Amino acid sequence: MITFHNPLHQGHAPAHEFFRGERVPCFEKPARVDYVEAALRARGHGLLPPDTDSGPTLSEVHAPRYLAFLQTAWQQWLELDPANSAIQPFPSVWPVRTLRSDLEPLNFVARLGLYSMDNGTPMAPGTWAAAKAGADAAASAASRVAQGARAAFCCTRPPGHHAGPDFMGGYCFLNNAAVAAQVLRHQGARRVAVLDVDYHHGNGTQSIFYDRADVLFVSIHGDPRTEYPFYLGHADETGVGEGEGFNLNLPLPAGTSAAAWLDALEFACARIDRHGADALVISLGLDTFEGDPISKFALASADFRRVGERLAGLRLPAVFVLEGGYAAAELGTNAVNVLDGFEQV
Ligand code: Q9C
Ligand code: ZN
Repeated sequence: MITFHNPLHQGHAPAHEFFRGERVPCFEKPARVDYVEAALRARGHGLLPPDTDSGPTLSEVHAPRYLAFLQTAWQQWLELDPANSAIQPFPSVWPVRTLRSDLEPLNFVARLGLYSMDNGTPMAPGTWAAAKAGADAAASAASRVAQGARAAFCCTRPPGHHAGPDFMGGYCFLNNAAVAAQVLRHQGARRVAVLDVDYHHGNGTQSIFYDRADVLFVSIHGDPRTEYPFYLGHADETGVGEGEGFNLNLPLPAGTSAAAWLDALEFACARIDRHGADALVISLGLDTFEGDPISKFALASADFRRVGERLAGLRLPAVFVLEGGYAAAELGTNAVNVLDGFEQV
């Protein structure tokens, strides 16, 4: 499969995140994508550098002031104190209900909170460059598909589906899947479907397209009553305005088996069929794997081949975008199983 990689992903390598109140090593680490690249090469898939600037598209899916903040966030952090180079910035205060989010505070940590949904999305010196190159890889993959390729894979980290119009969260900064969908729309697809199969609900992607009928968003994920991101991803979220009926959430309880998950995929595919899409974007999270350290579904490595086969059955040009998946050593096998299953049909 045509694959675009992210040559700058290693520059995003924060050391710690918070887990149950303790500082722990980041689950979302460079080794994840190193394993996927190795598995791609081992099975004969080539890797291409990004060839498309996502800049204009990023300005359509994210707010200008958020992009401006993110682009220079590390520099701003160092300007506070050069010694900050050895410390990760974390937000500690957020403009929740009744507080103002229209004003940008002058205080850096207050701005960081304004543009964050959680304290679980640490930054490093190379975060902007890595996130931007990943968005470029997503735009590159979508362009190839718009130009007639059957499918393309954006092999990147940091992931993107939790990043909303003007906030980071859940290890995500720029919404790569939304960039891919938007590039497809601009290059000839009249209707696009985004299918998010990550364990966690793709709140950012849902929010970006919630009022639109041209981009259908369908997500299969851990029930947000118990699973991150908690505050979005419920079954009663069906879209708003022109977008009413173009958002489908399929939450499943923690512990869901592969068979029940594949039933949900069948339901999702029926809705995508009905949309009459010209192209499909798959937010390919592999944290539905039984061995994932932070998730609670039970797909085995062999099941991922079946996922790819079923997606191929939709008979749509497809852009695969890597999202989560934290069993790093198995991530390459699981991701490439989906791609090989897709190509085999
Ligand atoms: N500190 C994606 O899969 N934090 N994001 C979990 C561990 C949120 C996952 C708790 C998980 C976000 C792209
Ligand atoms: Zn996830």
